[in-house]
Amino acid sequence: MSKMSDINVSKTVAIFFIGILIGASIITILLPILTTNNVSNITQTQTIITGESAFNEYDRPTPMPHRYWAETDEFYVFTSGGQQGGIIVYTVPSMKILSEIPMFNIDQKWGWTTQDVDVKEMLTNPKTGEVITFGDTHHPSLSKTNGEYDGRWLFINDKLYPRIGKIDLTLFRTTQILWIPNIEGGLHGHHTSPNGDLDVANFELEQYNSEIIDYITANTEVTTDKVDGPYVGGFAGVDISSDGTMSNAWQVWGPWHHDLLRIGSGVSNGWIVNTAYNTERAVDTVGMFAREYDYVFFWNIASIEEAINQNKYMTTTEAPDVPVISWEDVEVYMVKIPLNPHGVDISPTGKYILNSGKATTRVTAIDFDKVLTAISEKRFTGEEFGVSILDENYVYAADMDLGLGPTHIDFDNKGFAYIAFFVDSDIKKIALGEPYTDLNNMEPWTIADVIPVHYSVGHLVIAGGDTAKPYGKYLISMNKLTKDTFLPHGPLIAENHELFNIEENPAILIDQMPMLPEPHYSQMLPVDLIKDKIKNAYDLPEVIEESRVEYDYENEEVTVYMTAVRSFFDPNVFNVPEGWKVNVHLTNIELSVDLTHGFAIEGHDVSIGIDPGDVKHVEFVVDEPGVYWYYCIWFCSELHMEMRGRMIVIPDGEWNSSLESVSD
Ligand code: CUK
Ligand code: CUA
Ligand code: CA
Repeated sequence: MSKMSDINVSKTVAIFFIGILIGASIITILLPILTTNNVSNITQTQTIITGESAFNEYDRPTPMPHRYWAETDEFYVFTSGGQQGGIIVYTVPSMKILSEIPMFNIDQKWGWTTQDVDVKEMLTNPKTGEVITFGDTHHPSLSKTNGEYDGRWLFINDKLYPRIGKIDLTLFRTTQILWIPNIEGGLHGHHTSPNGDLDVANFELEQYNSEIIDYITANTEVTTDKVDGPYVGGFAGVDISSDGTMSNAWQVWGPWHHDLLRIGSGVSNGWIVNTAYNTERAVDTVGMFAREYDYVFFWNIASIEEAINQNKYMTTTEAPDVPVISWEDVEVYMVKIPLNPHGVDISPTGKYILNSGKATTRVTAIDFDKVLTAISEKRFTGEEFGVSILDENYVYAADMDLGLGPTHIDFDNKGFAYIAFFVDSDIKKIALGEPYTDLNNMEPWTIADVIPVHYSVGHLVIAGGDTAKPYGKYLISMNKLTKDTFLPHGPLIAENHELFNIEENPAILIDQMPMLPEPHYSQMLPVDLIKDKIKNAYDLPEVIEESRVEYDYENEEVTVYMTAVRSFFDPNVFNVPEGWKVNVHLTNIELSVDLTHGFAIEGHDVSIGIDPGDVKHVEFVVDEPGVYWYYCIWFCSELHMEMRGRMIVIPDGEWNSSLESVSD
């Protein structure tokens, strides 16, 4: 050990001099930048450009002032990566990609791999023990306080496996993955509550959990059959604690599968709204279109809590702490809507619930005030499986025939809904009714603008569109099947995110951006809400493990406590007996922004980035004797190439304890 401290002294001296060198060069680079007033630079350039040509304010100035986009971008966009499995972050109006945040997928450059034991644990299905390193993210939902974004977390569903991931917006990193018990397949419709304490997600697929089926179908007319169907469905409630920790709260199961979901706010506060396109309970595509209509459902959240308080629930062997509640024991109503609905979205005051019948030309608007009246006056037209059907002629505020393939809907700050049409390849801007008529000054439910897009639009997003106070201004159309929009690049073409200025009417197309496959919904967050809270580094642990190597002969494991700092690993050499397991506890002790290092070791399937202040715990087994170099994967300084070290695997029979300490 005394040897080790000698080494540390000489290393400290070396680091000190290198630090001075690097510091000096950074100051040399930064000085001209720091002494220039960038803001006035930008304004000047903009004025000149605007004055001399017809360029509008969205065009980039030439010459481009350094930091132009850092000074001018207004929103972060968090877009679901779809089958990419994580989140992609870009900014508006520049439409420039900033980051990817891996979540259900692994990505070594961002330090998110299954060699990291913490990541591996998050990606392990608690039911099967399988490690699942891919997913299908669809519906991001930013945390809210009083119905508005609070800039703390972003939650998103996996459509492939039953889990919800959370991103901490001070780090832009995934910090929790919650697995939902009792179900097969993933989650689809997903939303967080206006006060940020509840997150709800629909089960993506019909279910056959015999324990639960026995409970929820006892004494009812609901039939099921494991081979021929039909099956059952439901949705899961997740508690979000004040520090953002998610935990399984309850599940509601019933006869139907549900597609999309919103949690009400304002007028509809306290209600979960979700749709079902397969009210036929069919098991084949054609069967799912058998009816002329399907349903939108209204679930009273207080009644779910009440059922739990009255012990009207069961639990399963798999999840003994998660109440499973039968749809019969909660307050739920439904309304007929055009067949095979997709989008269900709620206007900012919570009053209008817009439903799009994707296989029709119709979009209906339901007035939630009337839903409440219809419930209290029992304006029912019938029931199915004991659920009362509210009179659609009473609760509809509008039934609009607007175009082919209506998908998703969003809302601005001026009393308009924007409805995406997949087949028509356009977005229709529709005036909402009271209380928005003062804002939009239009005959309710008429078309204000038709915005062509390129081409087939699924989701669209307006800044703050699912909050009580949308920011408006920008709309992004997230287009699929983009065909000739960009240069050819093989049979699969990039998605197209189109940015529109919706303060103008007709809306103005500002930019088109090729986007990697395949986003569904996105959300936009004002830069000012989080910019100053974003950390430069992880919080280093209070005690940083002293660099050392420990040998556990009983378990045949070696544990290496290693630090990374420009441009050294400490230790930079260690010996391991053949066949042993190696645990590397690696701490990046730098606290400067952007000084991410990495640890890649040849031949052992290990390559992982490590951010400033972070601690990674990497595990692997050494099978072959030899000399293995490890190196830093991020270019971190002029000495980056030299930032490497050796793991020496000593053949069986040649090991003796004097090999424990090695000189470097
Ligand atoms: S679903 Cu993808 S376009 Cu999952 Cu929101 Cu409609
Ligand atoms: Cu550390 Cu390159
Ligand atoms: Ca149907």
